[in-house]
Amino acid sequence: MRTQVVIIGGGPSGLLLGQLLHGIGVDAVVLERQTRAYVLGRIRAGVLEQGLVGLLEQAGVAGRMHAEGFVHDGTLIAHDNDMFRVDFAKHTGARVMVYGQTEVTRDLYDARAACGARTVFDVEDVRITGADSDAPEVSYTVAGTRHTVSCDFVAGCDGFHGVSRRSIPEETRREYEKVYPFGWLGILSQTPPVNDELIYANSPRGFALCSMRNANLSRYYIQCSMADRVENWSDDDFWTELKRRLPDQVLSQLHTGPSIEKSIAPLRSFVTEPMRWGRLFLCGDAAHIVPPTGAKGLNTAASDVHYLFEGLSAFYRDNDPEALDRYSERALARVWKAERFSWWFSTLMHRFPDQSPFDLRMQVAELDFLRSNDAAQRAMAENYVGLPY
Ligand code: RFL
Ligand code: PHB
Repeated sequence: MRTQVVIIGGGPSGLLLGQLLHGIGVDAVVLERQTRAYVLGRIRAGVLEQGLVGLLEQAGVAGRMHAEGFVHDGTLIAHDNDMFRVDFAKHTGARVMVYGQTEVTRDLYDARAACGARTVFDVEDVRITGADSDAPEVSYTVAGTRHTVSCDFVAGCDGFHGVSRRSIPEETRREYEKVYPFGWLGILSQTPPVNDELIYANSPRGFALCSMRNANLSRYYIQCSMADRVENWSDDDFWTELKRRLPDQVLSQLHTGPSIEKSIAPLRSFVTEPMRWGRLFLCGDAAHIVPPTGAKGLNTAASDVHYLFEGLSAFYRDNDPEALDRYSERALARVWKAERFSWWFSTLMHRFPDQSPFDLRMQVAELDFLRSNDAAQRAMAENYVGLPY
């Protein structure tokens, strides 16, 4: 089999790239390790930057998002028993879209099926060969049969645990990592959201986040120990702990109910450099991870897709490799800023096990500064709505 671009990974990065390429007549095959149902069962991101909204429009998959998503002009930051608002629209003129990653992925799979583009599910043992030559190949096994696809380029969109990053020789890769000493316990519940905007809370008992998917579907997170197990948290335990971490003024609006999903996610900052090796290009979680506090993971994956799509378009349209040659440098410049923002916001909002009284005072001073300083709010708003591509 032959195609122009093999996309490894059918998550949001791979599917978005595939749809954009389809729009300019470039043939691509998506190889996904899981089933479609499994990918659509994962509950992840909820906040989309305008850049990602624009890419979904460009890919022709924005209809349902515009009909069902919620535009948010700002967010609330709670500290102890108090709360203040950062107004994105006032400070930047931009807004964010609240629409679940699960729905984005569903829209992309539907569009892919509708245009007849090829997706292979349940692939095992994916191997990339010849990425440092002009004739790369990707081989994989499905239902016991081995297949090989030759191509011009390979897009490694297979997430943090994929094969693409590990296919780059160790001596050419540099990796930067910070693991945080806690996780997030998240639940999804069919209850109306506690508030019409997100609430990020720093409380003496640890971080909490109130988010949502729609008018009757809420997503809540609390900081937990990495030693915690989901099975040890009943729904009642979760709600009790969440209430202890939110300011009194919102408690009367908190609707509790049975959870329909419950999971624990670790918090990690990670970047690999470079994001390209020969004809293999890494996109999204395959190349970098952020702690979810800044809502930057999916959005940074989208900016990678933007730069890679620009490079591939110029290559196929004008036979010009310059933008592909600059892919890693351009993508990483934005990745590191998203890393910085996510690290800063995570450090500001969580309780760390080894936090000294001095560290705590620094957090209070920084929160006070953010509450009262327009420039600080503007800097936060610019990062939250997304830095320009
Ligand atoms: P994904 O989504 O991990 O998709 C990779 C796909 O590749 C497949 N795969 C393979 N396929 C073939 N062969 C192999 N060897 C393969 N190995 C893996 C996998 O099955 C999968 O389908 O990566 P992608 O596409 O780069 O997308 C990245 C985003 O999923 C991720 O950054 C975000 O979900 C992070 N994130 C958030 N990002 C935001 O921008 N805003 C948010 O509000 C936000 N909230 C979150 C989050 C992530 C969370 N978790 C669970 C880590 C909240 C949480 C709780
Ligand atoms: C979510 O809704 O899942 C969500 C929202 C904002 C974040 C992280 C996760 O910062």
